[in-house]
Amino acid sequence: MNFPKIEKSNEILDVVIKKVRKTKDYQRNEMAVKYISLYQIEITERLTNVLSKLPDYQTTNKYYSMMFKNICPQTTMDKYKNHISKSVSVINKLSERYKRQLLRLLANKKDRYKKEGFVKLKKEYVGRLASVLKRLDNTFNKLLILEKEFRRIATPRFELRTIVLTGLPNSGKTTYLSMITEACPEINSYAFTTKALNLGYFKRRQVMYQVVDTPGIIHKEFKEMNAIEKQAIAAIKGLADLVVFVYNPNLDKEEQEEILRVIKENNLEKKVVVSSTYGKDARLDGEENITMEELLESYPVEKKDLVSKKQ
Ligand SMILES: Nc1nc2c(ncn2[C@@H]2O[C@H](COP(=O)(O)OP(=O)(O)O)[C@@H](O)[C@H]2O)c(=O)[nH]1
Ligand SMILES: [Mg+2]
Repeated sequence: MNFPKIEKSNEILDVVIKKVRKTKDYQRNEMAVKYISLYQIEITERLTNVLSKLPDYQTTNKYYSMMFKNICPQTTMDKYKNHISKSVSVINKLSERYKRQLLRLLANKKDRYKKEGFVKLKKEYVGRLASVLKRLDNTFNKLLILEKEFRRIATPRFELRTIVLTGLPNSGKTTYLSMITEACPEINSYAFTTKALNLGYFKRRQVMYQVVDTPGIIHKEFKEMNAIEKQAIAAIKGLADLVVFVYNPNLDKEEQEEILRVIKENNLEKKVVVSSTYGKDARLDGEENITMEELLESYPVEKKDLVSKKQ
């Protein structure tokens, strides 16, 4: 998903200073106000651009909202946003103040041709600006760390009928995805190879289906899960029209039954079935078992709540 490109204060300043220097006219005394405006506009635009691209927890759907919260609590993100927007208003106030001072200088016949007064005020202004920006570095550093994680969030297609694969680590979910779709994700014999969601697609009688491969689940309680596991829960709750529990007969049966039970209990409104890459004999008694072929050819996957899946 999108996330703004985060620059540190010195990077922002470097670019803007270069830009202002290029406009030679603005170095003249009578253009001093424009000189300030240029700084003001260039910097506040950069900051508001970052603000507008930071994740919006409120207007988004359940999937994104859960994904966002797994990475960073809303209150923390709000704190970062506030810091940036407060800095924008501080910069605006500061700029207006210096513009007024420069206008006063310009109005004074005696002073208007003296370079020193203007140079001094402009220097002072840029210094103040730099220190407001510097104070944002703490926030920028935090956002830089979050940037990678937010960009890793998969961008699913909400309009498609969606099958979410879940199960223990190493149960064969990623293998399952690569067998029924064109996706070629990384498959390994160690747990947590899948750290983000993998998406794949297949077509059945002119209709496109989306398959979501998720990281394995080992914890029964949501609060015990790590951020990687929680992505699986976000996919089940926010994307699934059908949940396929990928069963592996070589792994602990009771543990798989237990995780399956917890998934069903916490997602009562979702249809949950069992399937396996190990063929039709790999099944869990007492559950609805389906084969891969059935899923590809005939098993019903209905889109229920199109409205709540707005992007
Ligand atoms: N023998 C055999 N191995 C499988 C089968 N499905 C998956 N595996 C292996 O099990 C390991 C874990 O598979 P993977 O799909 O990455 O599991 P995930 O962690 O649930 O995504 C890999 O080494 C796969 O090659 C299968 O049907 N038969
Ligand atoms: Mg996997």
